Amino acid sequence: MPARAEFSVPVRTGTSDGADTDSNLYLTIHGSLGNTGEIRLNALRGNDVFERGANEVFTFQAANVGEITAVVVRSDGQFMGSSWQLDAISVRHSQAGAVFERGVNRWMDGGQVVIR
Ligand SMILES: [Ca+2]
Repeated sequence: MPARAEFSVPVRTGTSDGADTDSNLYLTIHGSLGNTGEIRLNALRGNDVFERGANEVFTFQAANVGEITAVVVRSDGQFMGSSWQLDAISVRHSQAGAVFERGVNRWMDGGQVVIR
């Protein structure tokens, strides 16, 4: 069983007024073999991510977590207009066949959301 896996995570920001954010967003992927630890998504794509209506794919290497059981998204709530509308998130990884795909449609303003 490989210790590392390649992850590909499409994240869709909602289209409502104020759906965009400049806050830092962190992702932790939990699975049958463990978790990835927190990944700072902003660091993977540079500035101006999470604009209104954006559909962005974040790719990174992390621990092979096996079958994905939950995804945790955390916002640090920084900057004006920090509220963010998470519309949908998917996780694909190179060591598991199934794709974790969820419609979420949740507003975040700091704090975290657990997606199962
Ligand atoms: Ca906002």
